[in-house]
Amino acid sequence: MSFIILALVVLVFVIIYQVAKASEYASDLRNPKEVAAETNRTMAWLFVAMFVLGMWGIWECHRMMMPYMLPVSASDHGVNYDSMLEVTVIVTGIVFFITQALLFWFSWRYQAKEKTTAFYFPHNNKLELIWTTVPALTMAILVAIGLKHWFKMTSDAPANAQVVELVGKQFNWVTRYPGKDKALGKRDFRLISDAKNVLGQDWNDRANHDDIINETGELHIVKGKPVKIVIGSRDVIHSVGLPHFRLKMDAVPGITTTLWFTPIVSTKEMKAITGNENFVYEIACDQMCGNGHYSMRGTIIVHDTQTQLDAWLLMQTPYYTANKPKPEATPAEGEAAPANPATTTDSTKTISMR
Ligand SMILES: [Cu+2]
Repeated sequence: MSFIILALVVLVFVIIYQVAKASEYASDLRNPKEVAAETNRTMAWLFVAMFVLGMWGIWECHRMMMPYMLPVSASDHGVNYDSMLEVTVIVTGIVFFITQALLFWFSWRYQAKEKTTAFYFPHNNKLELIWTTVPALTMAILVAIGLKHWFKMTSDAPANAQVVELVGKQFNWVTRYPGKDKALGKRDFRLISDAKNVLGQDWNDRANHDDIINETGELHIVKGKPVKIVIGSRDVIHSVGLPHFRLKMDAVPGITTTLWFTPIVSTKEMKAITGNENFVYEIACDQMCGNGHYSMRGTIIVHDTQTQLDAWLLMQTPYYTANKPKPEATPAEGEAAPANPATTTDSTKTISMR
């Protein structure tokens, strides 16, 4: 099938080439002035056709893309972001249409004709002033609106914000919630152990003892309540990408970055909006971070009420409870003292070496 299509395309090109060559030979026999005038007319009308087809193509492309667009923004910042995008697309769209229409209309209207001569028009200060200041002012207004929203997005989170930590590692996200003390305990990368201490929590800091960790990267938040995400990375640079909330922030090893927003659409509501019973908010990794990058997906659950979130938190066991270091074993009476771990390791080594 693809061979036939390819052969057809080649054939069409050959035909066009042959027709062009034949008409070239034919024009040699005619009056050159007449030929030039006819070519000019054809070209002028082709410009009109090009404009109409081009505009239709642009319209169709956008129409076909619509079903793949993201649903309404699920965060307050995202609403501002979407409105800016809309205004920018409308303003630039109008300018694009007008300038393109003029460009193609000029080509058609002022096509070369025997009796018309070119008008010498080298310079016009008024015109230059207009086409410099109008776009400059428009851009300045768009930038000013952008800065206003940017300052809000990057400002400090409100004091009543829920605080959650989100840490990236090759290749998944880990979330951490403070317990009753409302504080996240200290972390130290030297204490990290995949089996027993996934985030390297310092057990000497008692604030760590009630922290809840979710190793599958579930981020539970509440509709209408600001959330501050404290972002970190265990290995390489990742990036927290929240497409439904229109937000993104890098996760850099050794540096703490933050992000805050207020979710305005709960998971349940978004299921109704999208008509998709299986809808889940996604945490994507927006930074190519290694061969498992594609699979680095966390989820956000936006609860309708604080009670629902509290109920979920109550069901979780603090990480420390399950992974706390075993107290020093004291040998019970009558039992042999456990072998010194160092000696055991050494003897194993010696055996394997033999
Ligand atoms: Cu990543």
